[in-house]
Amino acid sequence: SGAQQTLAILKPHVVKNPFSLSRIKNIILNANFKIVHLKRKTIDLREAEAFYGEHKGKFFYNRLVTFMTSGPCELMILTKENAIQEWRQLMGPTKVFRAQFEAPDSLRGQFGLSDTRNATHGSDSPESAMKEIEIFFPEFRLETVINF
Ligand code: YYY
Ligand code: MG
Repeated sequence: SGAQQTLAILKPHVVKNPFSLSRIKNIILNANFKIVHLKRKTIDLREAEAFYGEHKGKFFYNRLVTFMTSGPCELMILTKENAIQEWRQLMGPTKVFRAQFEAPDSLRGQFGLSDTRNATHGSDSPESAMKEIEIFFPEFRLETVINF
């Protein structure tokens, strides 16, 4: 019925650390998300710029794009009832200071290293989810259109 899809990214410092990576995957599955598609990939500049276009010109944009293209990410399509909001909730606040003090059990609270290396990404709306899934999983476009 209300199953929704979201685009989740485990960022490069997480993928580099096998212990963090397996802990986060266990947390995802224990929270009843289904990982319906998964790929490990080093994002290229063109993809990073398309993905983070809304942040172009902000003070953190260059360091964000540099970090996100610095090594392999794990890109996932997650499904669950209310997946978009539930995944944002599980991730916690964007900024590492807020995450560690206000949501220490969140993924960013536990695995975030800085405002940029904040462990995970999650789509912020159904429109963003569609756009982001299209960037990284163009082969599943038809399926995502049907599901929305
Ligand atoms: O959606 P979310 O990832 O929680 O935050 P956004 O405000 O969309 O920022 C996207 C991305 O940019 C964030 O996950 C890390 C990076 N960033 C940063 O490096 N420094 C900041 N002060 C704010 C955001
Ligand atoms: Mg965002």
